[in-house]
Amino acid sequence: MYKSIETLLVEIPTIRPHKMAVATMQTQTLVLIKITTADGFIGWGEATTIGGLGYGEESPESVKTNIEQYFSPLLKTLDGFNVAQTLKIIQQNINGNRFAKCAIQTALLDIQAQRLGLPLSEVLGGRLRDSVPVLWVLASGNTEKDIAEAQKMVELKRHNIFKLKIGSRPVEQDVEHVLAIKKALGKDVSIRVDVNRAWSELNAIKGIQMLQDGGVDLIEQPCAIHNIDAMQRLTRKFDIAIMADESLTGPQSAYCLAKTNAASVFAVKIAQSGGLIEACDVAKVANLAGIDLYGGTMLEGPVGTIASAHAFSTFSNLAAGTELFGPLLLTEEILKTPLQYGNFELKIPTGPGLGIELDQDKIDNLRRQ
Ligand code: MUC
Ligand code: MG
Repeated sequence: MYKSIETLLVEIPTIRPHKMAVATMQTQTLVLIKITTADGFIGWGEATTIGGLGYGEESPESVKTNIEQYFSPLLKTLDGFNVAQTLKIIQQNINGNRFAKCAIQTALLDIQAQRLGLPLSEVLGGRLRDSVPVLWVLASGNTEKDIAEAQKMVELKRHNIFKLKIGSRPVEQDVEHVLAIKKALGKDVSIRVDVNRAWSELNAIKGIQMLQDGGVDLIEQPCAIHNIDAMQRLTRKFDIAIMADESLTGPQSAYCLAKTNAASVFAVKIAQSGGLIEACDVAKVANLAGIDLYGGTMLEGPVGTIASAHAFSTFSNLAAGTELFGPLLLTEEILKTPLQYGNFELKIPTGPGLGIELDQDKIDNLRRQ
C-alpha cells in the first residue's frame, strides 16, 4: 500500500540568469515527488519544467494539483507493489501529464530498486557505463561573460563541450555571438546551439549555413515543435547534425520523427518521454533507425538528473553525450552528499535505487509553503 504521495515545490535561485528563447530563468522551481509505502520505503521522483508554462505543457502548479487530485487517490486504491501493473493502471486512467507520470514512475522504480538492493539502472535493463559526459550551457546573454565562463569550466575540467542558447536576437547577431565564442575557445572545444524552435525555415537555412561554415557541431530544435517537414528538409540539406528536442515527446513521436528522417540526433528527456521506461523506448527506436542519442535535461535538480543518468547509462549509443548539469546551475544543495562531477563527467551512484540521500531539512526550508 502507498501511504503518502507528496508533491513539493522547491524554489532555488540560479547562479546567474539563464537566458533562452523561451524564458529567462533566475530561479528554478523543482517539483519533487516523495512516495512513502506502508512497509517503510521512500521513493523520490521529479517533474521540474522550465519557465512555468513557457517550455512544456505542464507547470509546477498543474503537476502538484493533478498529483494531489488524480494520481494520489488512484495509487492509494492499489494493493501490492507491482510497478508494471501500477503504471498500466495509471496509463488507463490518466491522459497526458508526461512530467507527472515520469515523476511517479521514477519514485516507484526507486522503491522497487531499493527493495531489490540494486541501482535503478539495473531495473531498467542494466548499465553500460558508470559515468556520462556532461556539457555546459552558456546562456548569460553576453558574449564576453560566456567566453570567460567557458574558459573557467575547461580549466576546472568540468566541461569541454558547450551548448549556446540562441534564437531571441536577429539571426546575424546570434551567429556573430556563437562564432566569437567558437573562435575564442578554439578547435578542440565542441560548440553546439539550441534555437529552442525560434527560427522560421528561411531563417534556419540562413543561420545553419553560417554556423556549419564556422565549425559549429550541432543545431538543436531550429524550428517549431510541429514543423516536422522543415526539420526533415533541414536534416537532408545540411551535413551538420540536426537534433530534435521539443518535437520529441515520447516513443510515438520518436517513431514518427525516425520514419520521416526529421532529425539526425534525438535529445532524450525522461519527463518529455513520459518516464524512464519510455525514454529507454525512445532510445531503442533511435538505435533501430540509426539516429544518434543525446541525454537531455529539463534543468532538473539532483533527483531528475540522477534518474536521467540511470536511464542514459543503459543506452547502447550515447554519441552526443549529455547535458545533465542542472544541479550545477543552482545555488543550493538539497542532497546530503552532492552528485559527483569531475573530469568532464557525472558519476552514476552504485547504491540501491537512485543512490542519493535527500536533505529533508534543507528541502523544508526552501519549499513553497
Ligand atoms: C532545452 O531546450 O534544451 C536544457 C538545457 C538548458 O539550458 O535548457 C534546457 C532546455
Ligand atoms: Mg533544447
